[in-house]
Amino acid sequence: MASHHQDKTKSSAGDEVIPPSTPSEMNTSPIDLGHIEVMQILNEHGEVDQGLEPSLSDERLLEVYRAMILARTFDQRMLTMQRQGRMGTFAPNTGQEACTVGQVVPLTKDDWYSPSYRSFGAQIMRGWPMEHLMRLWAGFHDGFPPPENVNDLPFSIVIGSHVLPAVGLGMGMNYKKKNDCVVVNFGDGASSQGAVSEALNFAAVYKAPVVFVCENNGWAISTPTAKQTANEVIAARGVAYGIPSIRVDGNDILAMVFAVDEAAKRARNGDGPTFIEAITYRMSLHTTADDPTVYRDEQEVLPWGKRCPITRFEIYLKNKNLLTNDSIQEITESCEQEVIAARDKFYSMPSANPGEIFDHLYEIMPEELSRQRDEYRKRLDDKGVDYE
Ligand SMILES: Cc1ncc(C[n+]2csc(CCOP(=O)(O)OP(=O)(O)O)c2C)c(N)n1
Ligand SMILES: [Mg+2]
Repeated sequence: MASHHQDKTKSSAGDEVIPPSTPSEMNTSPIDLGHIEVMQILNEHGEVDQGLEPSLSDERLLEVYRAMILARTFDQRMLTMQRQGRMGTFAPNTGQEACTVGQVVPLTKDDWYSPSYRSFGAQIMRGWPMEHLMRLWAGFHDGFPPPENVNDLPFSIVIGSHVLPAVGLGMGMNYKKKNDCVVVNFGDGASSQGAVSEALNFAAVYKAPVVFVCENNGWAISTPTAKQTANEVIAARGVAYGIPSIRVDGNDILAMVFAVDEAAKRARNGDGPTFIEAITYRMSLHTTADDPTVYRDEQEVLPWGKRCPITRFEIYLKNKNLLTNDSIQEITESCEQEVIAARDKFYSMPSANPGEIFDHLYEIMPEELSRQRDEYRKRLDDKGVDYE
């Protein structure tokens, strides 16, 4: 970057340039950061802005609908399994299905996706078998690597840490002259992490083909967005780094698909990153280890029930004569069966080998660790636990 550095006290003609001295003079941005409009195409009543309707075939619309139902069904089943003691900690997604599924609908197999832990609806659509995700959430390490031929990164529990690698991936695409893009998803809470700001800056400066989707669901565990940031317009972050940025109704699947599609096309065209703030709401628990009734008024949740992304899309599809009450029933039942089949497959898979706990870190195990392993194995022997 050093070669681009200019002496700001001199103009190109060599005359002295006086730098602005007051904040109002320095603020040359024509954009009012407080008023980035929220794009909506399909409203709560099923009314549609036809000028912006994404051009999806009837078949694709139904695939998207089914992906949303599958996400909700998987979510509910995982919650049940966790409450039965048969699943590890899990982060529900109820109410965020349009946002989650919509961000991958425009992607091709060659594009890349970097999810967060709440993105399983998108991961399923990208080709992750559900039993694979169950292994992941149950804590088996073989659940973490993405399946072969699925261009996804594994998600990171370290908030925001997966955003920089996603930008690196995009920069790699530029380097290799590929016309693909990366979608990376993170939360309102993650937007406060320094790594996310670094990622935005790198992407903007290097025109990385990245679509940032900030899923603003109102909460970061018990921290509401108003306490998270003094500028609740999170899309302003993108503007600050010189990235075209928009706010989208994240409960409107058509708006999500439209926005991500436009952003993906820009990215693949060499026009660099886009920042999408998707406004939605975390209707359920942060994770199964959480109890939101201790920190939020349940009254706040009620209006979001009326903004349910699935109900809204159903009205739209019924109006297009693509869906009836009977076909909704059929789709719901087939999703239930698919999730149950995945669950049964998951239950039939081998459980963990406790002997493995010391593997995978070192090629040559340090002496101290090897001593601990021997001690641990002795304890397993004493308890009569099998291991390899
Ligand atoms: C670096 C780091 N700090 C704190 C945590 C604990 N933590 C887990 S989830 C979470 C909230 C994240 O909120 P947000 O980014 O809004 O995503 P959401 O859970 O709402 O989808 C926090 C603080 C963590 N995992 N990593
Ligand atoms: Mg959040």
